Amino acid sequence: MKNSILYIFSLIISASFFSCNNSENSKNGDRGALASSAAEKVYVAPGEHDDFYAFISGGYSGNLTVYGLPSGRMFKEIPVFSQFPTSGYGYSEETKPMLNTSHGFIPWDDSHHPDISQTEGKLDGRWIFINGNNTPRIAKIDLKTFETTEIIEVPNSAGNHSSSFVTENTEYVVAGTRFSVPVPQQDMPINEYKGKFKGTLSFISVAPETGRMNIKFQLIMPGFDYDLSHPGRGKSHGWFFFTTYNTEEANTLLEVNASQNDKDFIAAVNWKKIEEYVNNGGGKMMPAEYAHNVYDDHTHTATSTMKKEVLTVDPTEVPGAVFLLPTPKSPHGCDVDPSGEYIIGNGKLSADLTIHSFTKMIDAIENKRFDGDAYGIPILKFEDVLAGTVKQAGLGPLHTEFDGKGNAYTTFFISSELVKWNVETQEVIDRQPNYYSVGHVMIPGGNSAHPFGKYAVSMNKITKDRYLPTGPELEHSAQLFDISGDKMELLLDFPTHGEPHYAAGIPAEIIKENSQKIYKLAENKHEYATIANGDARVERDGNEVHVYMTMIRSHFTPDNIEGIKVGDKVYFHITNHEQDFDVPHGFAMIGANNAELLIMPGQTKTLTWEPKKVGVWPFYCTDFCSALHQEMQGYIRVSPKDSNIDLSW
Ligand code: K7E
Ligand code: RUQ
Ligand code: CUA
Repeated sequence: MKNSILYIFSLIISASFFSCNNSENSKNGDRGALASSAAEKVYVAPGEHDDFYAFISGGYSGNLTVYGLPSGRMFKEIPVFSQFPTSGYGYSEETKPMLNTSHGFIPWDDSHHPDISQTEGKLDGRWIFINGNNTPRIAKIDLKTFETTEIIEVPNSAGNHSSSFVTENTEYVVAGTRFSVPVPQQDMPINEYKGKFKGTLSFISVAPETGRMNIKFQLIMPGFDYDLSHPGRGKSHGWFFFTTYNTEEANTLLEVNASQNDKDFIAAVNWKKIEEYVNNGGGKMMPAEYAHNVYDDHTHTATSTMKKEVLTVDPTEVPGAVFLLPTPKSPHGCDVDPSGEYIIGNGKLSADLTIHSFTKMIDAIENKRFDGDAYGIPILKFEDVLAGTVKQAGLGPLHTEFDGKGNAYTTFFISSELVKWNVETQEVIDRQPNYYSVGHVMIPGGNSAHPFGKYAVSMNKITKDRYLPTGPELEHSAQLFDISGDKMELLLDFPTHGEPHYAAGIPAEIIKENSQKIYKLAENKHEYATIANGDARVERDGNEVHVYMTMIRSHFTPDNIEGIKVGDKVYFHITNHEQDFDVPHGFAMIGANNAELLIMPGQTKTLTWEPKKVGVWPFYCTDFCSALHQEMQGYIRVSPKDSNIDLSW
């Protein structure tokens, strides 16, 4: 115990040493030398397109941002787990149900790991998944429309961190709990954690055509912290790997208490075996409340359903399905190389990287060479599964990606660098400083069987002197490296939004061909759509007033409404009649305490307004849409509650 505490202190001391060191480097400048050749490599001429999309998670923004590589230009922020005034997501009546959970309406989360859908181990560009960490959820974004179209809550989970990674054919998107908790939740003393709290690993099936998510089963695991996960691929397809820490099962002062064991585990899960078990009626239904929210592109409306139970599996009932691989120093990242042979555990309190061999693991399992068990789950012997160690590669390894040419790229948080090493020989080939304290690195396709090893983006936690100061808070900094040669070359710094953790990149052609340009008005199945201009109208139902409004350059129909009263609840159901690419209109109503709406061509959205004051109140279009944009406006007359003025428009 004493040793491990000393070890941690020594790491912390070296951390501060390394960051001063890096500060010096950057001041005395590699900037001048880099500038001209790097500038050419990232330059995308006006009107030209980037080669790659990069989808970078927003961390505590709850969103996903879209960038181009190599330019580092930001194209879009996709709202996922947030209310987003720019488009009205989470404010409009149609999108509010997306943020429904068993805890109620939760318009915030902490989004960490985006992962793009795959077919046969290749990125297919249909969907991108991302986890909500805090109130455990998995979201799916449709890459035709770049809209969040589905969110499923994960019950029996807390700190949904080892998520949301997909299997080789997107059979499953997988979600693992970071915090173990009582399963099912109950009122009990915290210090009875050990042996009683459980971790859950959820396998959420993805329907091949529609992409509809469904929790197929939840594995109920020992009460460790499940940190990150990655799917097997190629020869290891059918398996999933999860790093664990706090195998000590401490419930307090984890900084010290969860760092006592020299080794924690990577849990290897044979999901094919468990799938077969549950398909044959195995597992137990457990009561569990969780929301499933689906957005429909034709009704332009989300619906939220509360589910009542989930299928759980006790791993000890499925022999041969789950094994534990000892892995040193509280591993964080868990990365599988493109061939599926090597499973890399990045011990965040270590200087070394541990590489496990899938072939050796299978051999040890077949020969039943176990070293005891944890709660009935067999533990393999470290030496039996070890393929090798990258020694003294840096300090504080976190995450690894691959270039598809036999090389791995590992980030080191404490020594603040990106290290390139050969997967077969485990030799370090190159290292480049990162400014500063890098978390994840992303290579487009770097988490699939077919990476595109041209660029690597490191996402750094600390910015300091890299940009003009903007008060105490600076946006995080990403750095783009050219990795096509032996040595990595730093090309660009660019700011990111929120706190990026992971990112997913994909060649632009895969996405842009399928990108949807408009919604067809004729296919609009919204309950309150106004398809024919002559159908625009206003209807009263008690104190609710429904306005069926249309918008087209450059007017609203109707644009003068009388007979609204204080105390009414007014629903503006607005249909955008444009059928041209990139001609949204906005709608803002004075005193509406939600947001504006940004309505895409062919789409219907609804804003509510509860007028509190008598008067004549204007509304207007918020998106500059034509030379007559400033004319796109109207008035609502609000009369006293007891007035007998009839509705007119
Ligand atoms: Cu290392 Cu959430 Cu992937 Cu952040 S986690 S860095
Ligand atoms: S108006 S172009 Cu306020 Cu000049 Cu926007
Ligand atoms: Cu419509 Cu501005």
